[in-house]
Formats: sequence, C-alpha cells, structure tokens
Amino acid sequence: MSLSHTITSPTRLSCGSRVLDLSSPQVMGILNVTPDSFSDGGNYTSVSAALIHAEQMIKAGATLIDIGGESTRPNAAVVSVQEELDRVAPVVEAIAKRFDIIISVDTSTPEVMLETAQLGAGLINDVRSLQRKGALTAAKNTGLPVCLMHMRGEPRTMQQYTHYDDLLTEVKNFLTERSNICQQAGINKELILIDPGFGFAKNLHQNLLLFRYMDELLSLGYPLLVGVSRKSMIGGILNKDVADRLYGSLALAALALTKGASILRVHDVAATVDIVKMIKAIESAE
Ligand code: 8Y4
Repeated sequence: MSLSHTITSPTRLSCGSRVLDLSSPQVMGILNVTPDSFSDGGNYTSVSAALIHAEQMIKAGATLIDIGGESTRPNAAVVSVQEELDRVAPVVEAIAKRFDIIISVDTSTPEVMLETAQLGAGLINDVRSLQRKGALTAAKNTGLPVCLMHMRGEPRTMQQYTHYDDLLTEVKNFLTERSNICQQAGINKELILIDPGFGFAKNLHQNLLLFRYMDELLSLGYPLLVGVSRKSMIGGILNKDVADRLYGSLALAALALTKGASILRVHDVAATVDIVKMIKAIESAE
C-alpha cells in the first residue's frame, strides 16, 4: 500500500448553504457563458440559454456547475471587472434561485468572488490560485471553498513557461505553497481543493506525465479536482478536433477516478456520470 492511500482529505465540503459529499466522486458541469458579440451576458437570451444548459447538466447528474466569464484561451480579450460581473452575476443569481446545485465560480477577480458569493455561489475556482491582488482576502471573506490550480504566468503567456526541472515536484511545491498561504490568510484547511492544471503551462508530454502520476498529489491531503474534458492533450494524442474528443475525455475521466480524483470538471455530464456510477459499483463490490 502506497503512502497516499493512508492520507485522507475531507469527505464533506461546506459550500455556503450546501454541503458537497466527497465520499464518492462528483461531476462538475462546465457552463459556457462567454457571450457572442451581440450579447453582454446579462441579457435575457444569455441568461435563459444558461438556465437551459444548467438544467440539462443537473438532470444528467452534475452536483456542481462551473460558471466563468473570462476566457482562459491564450488569445482571448482582457475582460474588465465590470464586464466579468455583468456576464457572471446574472447567471449565478438565476441558477441559484431556480436549482438546488452548488455553483462554482471560475474567477480570479475579488469583486466577482464577493458579489457572486452574495448571490448564492458555493465555491471559488481560481485558475490563478488567489494570486491576484485582493483575491486571498476576498476568498477568505466569502467563507467558501477554493480550488487552487497549478499554472505559471498568465493564460496568454503560460505556454512560454513549460520548462521544468522536475514537473511533478514543482507542481506539488506550488500547490503546497499556495495552500499554506491560504491557511496563513485564514482560510480553513478543510475548504481547500487542489488541481494539477492540465493544459496550463504544460506541453503534451508534460500533461501526460502529470496525469500518470497525479495520485502523488493526494499526499498533500486535499481533495483533487481534475479538468481534462476535451482538452488539447486529447487532441494531441488522437489528432481530433475539440468536437470529437468525447471518447478520449471519458478514458481520462475513468483513469482520473482510479487515481483518486474527487471532482471531475467536464463538458459531457451524462456520459461522465455513467462512468462514475460504474466505477463506484465496481469499487464497492465485496
Ligand atoms: C477544449 C476544452 C479546449 C476545454 C480547451 C479547454 C480548468 C479550469 C479551465 C481546469 C480548473 C479549458 C476554468 C480551460 N480548465 N478550472 N478552468 N481546472 N479548476 N479549456 O483544468 O477548459 S478553462
């Protein structure tokens, strides 16, 4: 038995007014709210489209919905605080009013953390690990759990920072440092999740290697969130466009579960939930 098997992380995550049961893996559905050029995200069309998408994912078995208003694509436009708020807040508010679901807000912006927490958000998913000015304090003041993700640089520059002497150790050290800083800022250890950050400042080989050994991150003692759905590491192996990456995504979802992931961040909720149920059934057979 390896050491990681003896290290535990919390099985109940307090997400504002709701509790997430992490005694078995959970599926986080990705809600797209990136608006087209005719819509500002806060209008009726985009809110109702988001509600329809959210309802589908909830019916399919998602227990969290991740909502983001800033694209992390390398060439994406910079979004102002007001723009981000205008996109995300109406959607968070509408979903919180209608559905019994934990809303994860994909943001690095303190104002967005504070405002969406007021509107019913249950988790802060920050790809910058609370490194933006004011983010640590804002996150602490919401009282919500935070997902700390490994990345280097900024989404627009991160692919310039793919030199590592020892990838796994450096990812581990980064997440250890960020989680320590969170706790020094007053965030309860039980409110921290970690994420290897697949596709963020990593080339194809590094993504594969990190995936293979990600179970070593369990030794840090935090639940692991994994986001690989439709990502380029699948495209790179299968040579398939983003629309044709479902089977590859499901293979990695299954593998991530066997490696101990607690939350899977995915586009294809129904298919992923079937995988979670099958693996649960096998692993609970005596
Ligand atoms: C196709 C599909 C191509 C998806 C690219 C992408 C993560 C995350 C993102 C993640 C956590 C993305 C907000 C990138 N990835 N949050 N966010 N972990 N915690 N790209 O891996 O999905 S956005």
